[in-house]
Amino acid sequence: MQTPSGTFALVRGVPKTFHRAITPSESTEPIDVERAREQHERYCQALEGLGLKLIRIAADDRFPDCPFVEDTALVLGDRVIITAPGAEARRGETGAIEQALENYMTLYHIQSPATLDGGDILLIDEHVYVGLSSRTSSLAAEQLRQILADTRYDVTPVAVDGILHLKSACTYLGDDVIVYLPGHLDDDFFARYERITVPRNEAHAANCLSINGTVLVPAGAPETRAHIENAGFDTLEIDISESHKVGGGLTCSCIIF
Ligand code: CIR
Repeated sequence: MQTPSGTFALVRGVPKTFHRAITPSESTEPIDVERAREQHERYCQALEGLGLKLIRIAADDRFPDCPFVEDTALVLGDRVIITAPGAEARRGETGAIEQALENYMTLYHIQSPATLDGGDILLIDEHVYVGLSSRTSSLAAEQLRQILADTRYDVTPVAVDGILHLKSACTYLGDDVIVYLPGHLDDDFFARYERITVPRNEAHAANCLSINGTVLVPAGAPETRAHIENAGFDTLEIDISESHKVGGGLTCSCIIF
């Protein structure tokens, strides 16, 4: 079975200001910061259990959304592309990530006025799909295409509607299989892949994290988990209820390379 793999996972702690993280308009539930910390620690342990070496960065209380490191940088081959997060309040998160990654890879930057959140990048083998959402602009997709022009990666934009990021609607498991929540992009767009359809009442499970032979599936999605197992993948359930309240999923809290 061909599934995404990695050696390192960069993670960042949960700040004491996490209750002020950007919240989707439909969410009204209070955020329990202590619980978020416990869940984040179990998530980190799960990544270690899958053989990843953790690079831990300290939380920064000035940035309530800082645990969602995925949005700040993309690693593609030997290049790291520091993003320009679409939410103004998150722009300052990139500095610490850049410092942590510059020792490992060559740095590139998405330049303002373009904006890009890593949650809009779906990587399938050498194909980089860029969700054009409220956070990510077509100008950023074009910059990314230029940065990757002399590499094996190709870049394809896809319009995303009514959901935070492309990877809130769709994630890749490996072996040409994706988990897919209908209704947020052209339903024919990923027709070349085998799709596991996520039921609306398990919408949060469209964001799974497949790494080193195991698919992390969020708690509260038994139907999706059963479909993923029936498709031949090993799964591990992880509870990230506090992240879900602020729009975060399983891919958001690490950068794997
Ligand atoms: C935000 O709105 O930016 C954060 N509250 C959630 C970001 C989740 N990140 C991701 O899906 N990659």
